[in-house]
Amino acid sequence: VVFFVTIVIIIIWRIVHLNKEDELNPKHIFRKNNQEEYYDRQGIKVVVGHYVGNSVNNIPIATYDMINTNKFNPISSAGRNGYPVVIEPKDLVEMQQLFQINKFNLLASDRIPLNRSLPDYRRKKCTMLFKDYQSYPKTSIIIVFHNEAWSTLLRTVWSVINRSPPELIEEIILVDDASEREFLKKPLEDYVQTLPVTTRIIRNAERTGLIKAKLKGAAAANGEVLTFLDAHCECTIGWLEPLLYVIKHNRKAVACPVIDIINDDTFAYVKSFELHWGAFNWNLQFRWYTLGAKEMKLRKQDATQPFNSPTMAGGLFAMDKKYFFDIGAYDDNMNVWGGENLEMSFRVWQCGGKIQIAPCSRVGHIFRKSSPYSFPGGISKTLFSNLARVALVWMDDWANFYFKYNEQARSVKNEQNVTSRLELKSKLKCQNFEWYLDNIWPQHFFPKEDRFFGRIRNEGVDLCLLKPDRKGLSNQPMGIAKIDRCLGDDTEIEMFVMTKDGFIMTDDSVCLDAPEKVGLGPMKVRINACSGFNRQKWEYQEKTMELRHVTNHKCLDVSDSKEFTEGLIITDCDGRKTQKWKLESVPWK
Ligand code: LR7
Ligand code: MN
Repeated sequence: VVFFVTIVIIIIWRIVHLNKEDELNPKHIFRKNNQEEYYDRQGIKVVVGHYVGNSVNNIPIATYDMINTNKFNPISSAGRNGYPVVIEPKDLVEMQQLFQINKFNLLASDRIPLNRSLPDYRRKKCTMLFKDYQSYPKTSIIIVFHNEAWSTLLRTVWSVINRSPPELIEEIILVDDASEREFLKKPLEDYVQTLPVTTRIIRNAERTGLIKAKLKGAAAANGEVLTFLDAHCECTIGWLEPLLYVIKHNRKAVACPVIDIINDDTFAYVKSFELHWGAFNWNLQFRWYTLGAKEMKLRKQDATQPFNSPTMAGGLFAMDKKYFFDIGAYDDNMNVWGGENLEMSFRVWQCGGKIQIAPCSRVGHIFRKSSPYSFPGGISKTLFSNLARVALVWMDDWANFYFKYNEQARSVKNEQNVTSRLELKSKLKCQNFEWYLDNIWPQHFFPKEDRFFGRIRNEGVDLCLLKPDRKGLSNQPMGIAKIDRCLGDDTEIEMFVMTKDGFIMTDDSVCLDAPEKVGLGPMKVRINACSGFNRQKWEYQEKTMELRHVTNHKCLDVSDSKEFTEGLIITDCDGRKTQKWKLESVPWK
């Protein structure tokens, strides 16, 4: 009997506490707001409270992390400490249906507490810096959204509230870009009233897209600094201080966090690579590439220091409010989505500011494989018009290079009136694009006067060097170096740049690569991420038409053996015809 009664008591006790925890889950969120503490399924008290005192000792939800490390249960501990959510087989159909709404696993997201705990991926030294944060400028947090899910939007908000020093938050501004979902109307209005931080909602009567929505949020902000976040982020402990630190010391610096990955399927919080910076490819798509040599060296000295980045991703950054407007805010003729991040990056660098990544600041973002919303007017009236404007205003000769290989942008280029932006550029006395490439991104792979650009044709077999089509990590095309039938001047897949330093590179920062030292026999040649190392250096001999590897002195050749039929090799130079290459320049301006 005692045994039986104990079991019943345990069951009842569990049910009671289960319900308490549910109060922080989105489905029941309206019943009780402004929770100070709750109990998890193991009956452990979790304090939600607000950030007080120094950033290390008062992590409000630390209780969770400490207790759950040893006995992690993937189902009942949904998402905690950044762990993945496991969906049971019985829920898979529902999961797939819900996935379509936001193009991420909404079922998983809805199961994670709005104040879930996250790992602290900062370097130890970071936790000892920024002690004087109270002297930093205060910021408005601006979050724009269109039809965002409740749980992701509010988890973004709670992560700001729980993991920022309250002294540094002026307000939170939510800009609703004409969402259609009911729960984002009155219910959201009511909910934000109960938050411990002043939170305002600004509504767009009509969908304008994120660029104009951010402008609206910026204009309404009272903070000295503007901090933008996407509506599906999670800030980790200590994220804000390093950003404001950068701005305190340089009002013309735009500060970005390291962006970690919230997995769109499992909602696991995944640490992202740190040795990358933001740049872009020939199609003006934002990309992460390996850091430049100078930045790499600086990081070796002190990995907590902010470092320069040629561009920013766009969604997550802090900027002095006055500087934001002085330097031209955003191009308000850009629509819906895309391009504004490159526009701002070029503008800031070319007109005297800088873009920096503060490695002590880490914020997670849900990366999706596809976009959940419509693009009113289609992709050419939005993304490609925006990119055409970026090119026309900021890229000088390289605008034509962009239009040459991007038909969609080319077709809308003549519709763009960019007069006012060009006036801004001359008013601010901005540098040109060549200055930007030379000084801010010397490792770039764009054509330039000082280097070869065109096709690399093999004389022996009359085939051309080709960019691999397989995509590696960070979306770079990588693989065995191949040759194929040569095509016309307007296909970019066989266009290569050869720099004075001997790097043979193409779009997306990939380089012709061979072993630095070789043994006997032929060796495979690959196209790999550019590293700046000697193994990617080549020399072109005008007379003999050989492409010689700088350190092993062998010649780029076409293999005739079975094993290498597909790819290129390096062999001893002996003047045979397959070792002769023609560098055929192609006009790009
Ligand atoms: O019409 C719209 N109106 C909106 O308010 C379309 C979107 N939005 C909102 C949306 O709800 C979200 O909060 O705008 C925000 C960004 O939209 P996403 O999440 O669809 O964009 P993204 O994360 O794919 O896009 C990146 O590039 C965009 C180009 O315009 C913006 O600059 C985004 O802010 C940017 N996101 C990031 O930089 C996050 C880190 C990604 C990386 C690397
Ligand atoms: Mn986003």
